Amino acid sequence: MLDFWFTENHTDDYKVSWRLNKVLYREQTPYQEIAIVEAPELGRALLLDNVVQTTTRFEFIYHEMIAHVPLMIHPQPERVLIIGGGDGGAAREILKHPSVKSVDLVEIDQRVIEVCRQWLPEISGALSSSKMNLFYTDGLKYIQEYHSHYDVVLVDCTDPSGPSLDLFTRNFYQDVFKALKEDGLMVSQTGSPTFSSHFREAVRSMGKVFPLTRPYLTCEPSYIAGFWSFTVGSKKYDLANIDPDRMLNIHTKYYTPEIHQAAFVLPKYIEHLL
Ligand code: AG3
Repeated sequence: MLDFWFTENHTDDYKVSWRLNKVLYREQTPYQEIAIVEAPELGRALLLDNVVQTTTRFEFIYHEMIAHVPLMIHPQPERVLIIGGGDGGAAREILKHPSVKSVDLVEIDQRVIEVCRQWLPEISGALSSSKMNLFYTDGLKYIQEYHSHYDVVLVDCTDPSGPSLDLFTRNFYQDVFKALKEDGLMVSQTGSPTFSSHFREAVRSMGKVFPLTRPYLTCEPSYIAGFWSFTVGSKKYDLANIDPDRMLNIHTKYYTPEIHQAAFVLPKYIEHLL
């Protein structure tokens, strides 16, 4: 077998390597380096600046958890915004909810969408839905234009560095709060609680803006080993109070109403981080 490895640096002292079969595509855009690779343990993967963003083998875990948790907390989500998420995986899961009338997706780098459409069609297919509206601009600026407009906002961004850094700040969460209707809620991916201090800062910042803020966890083997976190900020709806029957006709491979409840239970050491 070809001895060809890709290494992702998680911290200065922790790296993970994946054997690659091949690099299918590579491009430097004004924002980042985009690569599509194929790896025996991941399937096809999208890398941005050498960080694994999504993989055909495990993407269902992350995308189901970033989408169904907030959409089930809201009793009737109709208008949804995704900031980032150019691969289309979160959009695919959101569109499984029949109440959803439109999904706006704001991606700063148009090439991410085009490359995913070409190389990851099983993830990006939903982007062609007539309910989708795509905007190629900075999510930070986009959100400032809206008042009481969205039921749910999802932040499906890269880890906090470079252009994503500001998507983890109190100012941004305040703008999202304003763009949400009076009973709206948001979710953001908030990284590894074990290997990144951004988790704690993001949860605390969101907690200063939203009356109900809680992190929840999953395990995504393509990312940093161990837990991966998301954080929900809600204006009104209780995070645990969901109607499980709404999932009866929605096909998933990871998410269930039971997983929903369990995901909010934090191990003691993570609770103590907050
Ligand atoms: N969403 C966040 C991926 C974070 C990956 N981080 C890492 N490997 N250290 C990416 C987009 C998925 N739709």
